[in-house]
Amino acid sequence: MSARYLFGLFPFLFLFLAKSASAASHQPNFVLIFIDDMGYGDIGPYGSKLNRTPHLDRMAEEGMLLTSFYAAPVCSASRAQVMTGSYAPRVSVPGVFFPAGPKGLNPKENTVAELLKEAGYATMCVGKWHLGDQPEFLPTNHGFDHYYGIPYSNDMNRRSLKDGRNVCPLLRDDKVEELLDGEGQTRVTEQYTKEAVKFIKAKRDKPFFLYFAHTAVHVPIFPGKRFQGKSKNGRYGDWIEEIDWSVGELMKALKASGADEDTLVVFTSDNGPWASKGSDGGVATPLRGSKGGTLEGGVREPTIARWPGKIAKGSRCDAVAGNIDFLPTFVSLAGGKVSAEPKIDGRDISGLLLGWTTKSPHEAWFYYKGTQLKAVRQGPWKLALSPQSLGMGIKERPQDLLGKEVRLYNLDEEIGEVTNVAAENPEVVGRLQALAETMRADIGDGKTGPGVRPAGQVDNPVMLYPAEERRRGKNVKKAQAGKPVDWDLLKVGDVIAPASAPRISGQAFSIRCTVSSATPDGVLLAHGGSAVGYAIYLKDGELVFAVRSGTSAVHRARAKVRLNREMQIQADLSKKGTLMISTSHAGEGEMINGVKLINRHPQEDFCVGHDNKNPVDPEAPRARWKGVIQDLKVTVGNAAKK
Ligand SMILES: [Ca+2]
Repeated sequence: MSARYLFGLFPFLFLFLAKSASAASHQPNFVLIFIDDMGYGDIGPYGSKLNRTPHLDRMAEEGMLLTSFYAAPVCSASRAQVMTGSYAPRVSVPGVFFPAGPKGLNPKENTVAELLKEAGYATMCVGKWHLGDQPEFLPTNHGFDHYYGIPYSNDMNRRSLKDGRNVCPLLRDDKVEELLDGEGQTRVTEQYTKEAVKFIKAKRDKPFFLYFAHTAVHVPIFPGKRFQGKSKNGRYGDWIEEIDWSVGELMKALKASGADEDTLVVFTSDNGPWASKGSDGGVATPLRGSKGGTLEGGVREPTIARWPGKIAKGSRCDAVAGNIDFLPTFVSLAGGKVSAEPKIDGRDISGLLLGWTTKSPHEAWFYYKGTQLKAVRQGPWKLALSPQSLGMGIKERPQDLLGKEVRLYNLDEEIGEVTNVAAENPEVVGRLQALAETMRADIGDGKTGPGVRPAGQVDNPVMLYPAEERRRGKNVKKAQAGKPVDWDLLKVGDVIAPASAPRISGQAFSIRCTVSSATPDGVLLAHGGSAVGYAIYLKDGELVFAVRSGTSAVHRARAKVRLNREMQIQADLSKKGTLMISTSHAGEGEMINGVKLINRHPQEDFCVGHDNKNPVDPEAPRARWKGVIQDLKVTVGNAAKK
């Protein structure tokens, strides 16, 4: 039987097979371009007349516009949705992560990258990650073969202890490759694009998944040199136009590598524009609201999908979908299956993309802000459940958004969410309220529901590079980096920022002080935390000098004390690695040999009479010490004893 005869006889059978099993027989590539803080009205296909976006215009002409495509209101939450296919509060990522925070996306979650990797894909993450910066949480531990990017927002820079510059780290996989100041940030879009192009063009015998999350266009705005001053819309427009250039480069690379027709490319943003930043923020026109809020402008994203020969040219999809759908959609197109447990919220929208249906697979869309369920949408109807805001940083509080009563909008008739039609549509209100109740019983609303899974957590988070602590308690001495501490004035309760604390890194050092203690327990002084640092504390009437030199081992030298008597204390870590502590009334205490010098500057505060963060020694008492400390001084280097 000839092939021609087969085709002639069973065209419908082949069509059917192609439709249901195409993915299994041929796995497409996926490129997900994820912009930061770009508004609904910031690109040509969505009506921008200010920003020139020829490559995106062309992508839309060759693909599909998704006009009701939703994200979460802020960065980390939105990225958690992309990675897990779940509403952000379900995976306990309600807000935003900060550098060296203890939390991140739980390594136990099945990310879209992990599932695609299991299905045989090469995976790479380029750009902003923002799901935790500790090794456990980085892309390389979440299913990506490789990572290249700034792991959080570009305004989360810290002052480097090395050279005093305000910098963000640029990581390759899990290692810092470069510390980027403002000048460095003007290079990121181009550098990211080069990496992405390299990944697309790499010779390989398997399909690929590229998750390209731009640092742009989050404030501070840093367009590349070639784009500065070129747009009609200030530096914000310059950066949008650089993103558009980047999209063009990716398209070129796909064509050059012959992968164009095998690749689904999706372009979208993580949340609405940061409108309170004025001309440095984008616009959500014609939507109301902005980043940080659950009005449409905060969460409805300009989204384009392109897949030559698969997605109809110049098509448009108005059905409700969102970034929780990437995971099940990509996995389905890759021929895989998402297991029923753990539960996800996303749905396979390949039917919408490929034009088999115009109906949303979602019964409703749920608008979470943090852990609060603020609104629910079904079809054209959106029910606001509690007061809403115009967005992050906007002081104006319009009366119509503040009512405790629910408010119903028909988004088909009025996309700008102004006219409350709840009174005229009680049955719609009732239906949407019932849907909200169902979700409250699952993920919760304010309180955590039974369907919530925990975030990942580590005990001892550290900065990716030596940097000055940004948060300061009210007692913190705001001395310049390197400015010496005024030891004569130090008293119990004082805190010295790490930049001003003694530079004991790689050095022998001595501590002396005179104390009288009212309690048998408490920390006399502590500098550093769980990775590196030192502390002197009293416990059960014994004096302990504890040092941690970069490993989990804590070295302790002990000395006897008599309480309620003034005593001088001398503690030393010598160049030869001897740790010792002695007191004026009990003489020399223990000597511990073989202790390494502390190899880097502790990044936590120098605290007197307490330890305000991760303890140097987990065995140290946590309660604040009651006593008096005088003549405290830390001497470093040659001046230190021995
Ligand atoms: Ca964002």
